[in-house]
Amino acid sequence: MRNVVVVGGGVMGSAAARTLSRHAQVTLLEQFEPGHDRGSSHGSSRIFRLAYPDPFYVDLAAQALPLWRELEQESGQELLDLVGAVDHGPRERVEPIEAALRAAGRPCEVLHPPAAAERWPGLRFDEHVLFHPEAGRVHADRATAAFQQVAAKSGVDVRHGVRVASVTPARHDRVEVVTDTGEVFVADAVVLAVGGWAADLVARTVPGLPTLRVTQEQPVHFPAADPLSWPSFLHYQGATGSEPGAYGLGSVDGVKMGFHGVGPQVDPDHRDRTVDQAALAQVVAYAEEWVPGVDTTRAVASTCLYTLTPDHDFVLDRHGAITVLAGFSGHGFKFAPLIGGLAADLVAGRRVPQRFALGAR
Ligand code: PYC
Repeated sequence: MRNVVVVGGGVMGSAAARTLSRHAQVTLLEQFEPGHDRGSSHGSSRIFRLAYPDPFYVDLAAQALPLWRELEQESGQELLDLVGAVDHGPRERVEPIEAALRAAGRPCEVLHPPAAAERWPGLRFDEHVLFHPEAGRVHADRATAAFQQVAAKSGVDVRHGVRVASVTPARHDRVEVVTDTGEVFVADAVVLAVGGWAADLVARTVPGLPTLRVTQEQPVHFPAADPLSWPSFLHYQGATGSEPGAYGLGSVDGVKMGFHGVGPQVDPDHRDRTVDQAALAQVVAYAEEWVPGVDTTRAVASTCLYTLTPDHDFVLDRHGAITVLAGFSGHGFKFAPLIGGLAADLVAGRRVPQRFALGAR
């Protein structure tokens, strides 16, 4: 049996380890403790949605949906709540999303803003409103733990507190992984899923990585009545682009909200994780205008990392025996079980979408 080292125990590395364990002897190395909050995978919730203006991502999310259900079965945990999502904003931003959903045969419904506000009294709506039911939230912390739990049950050696210093090709097409304490692993294949640390470790290891911008983002939780009944919501602002401006979703910690990908560029090892009060005030002001159903006097902010590629497409590719999963650009979590499968495909030499290739942009 081949042996594979997966570096990075966030959601993507954990998903990869779980899928790879079906055909390989796997070691998963994570530099921090289980459930740590220094990267991009922590927190109670992430948005699940099929609604993208780009049919390619609608198709990927549709593929991920049954894979979340499979993980729920395997782990015995409820991970995905399809409470629906509302996208709203300028007609020219929302109509392409509706068109992509309809072309894929997925259900959706256009509403007038007053009708939407009546249906979801916690929210106010901009010009054009689209609801789609195959959306909601992923229980994020629970999901990463579930991938690791299933992986460990299938024999993956899950090790926390192990930081990788270098990954280099070794003799006989193998790869040498050296930790910062000098421990050496020699593997048939290595998967690098190191989130914000990709801009350093992956860039030093393989050619063709696009420029990655690592930012510190600041989501905010607000108390609200029955937050788990809230749909996810994406507010598109401005006339062009494919990214939402503001987003929100219900979670066990209240209604989470934020602006997408607006934070300052940081070094993941040397960032100040204290809350930026000016950025918090902007989210509170947004909530006061658009989200009347939350208590804006009791906002709780936290920080996390985004790793942004220039076009917000992911990087999924293999260079020799080293597979790279990177650049999830603040919207990748929902695809995690699919990414785990694509990682296993890459390690086995199978093809994955060319759009995600190293050197492609
Ligand atoms: O995961 O789709 C997403 C998302 C959009 C904005 C923030 N997260």
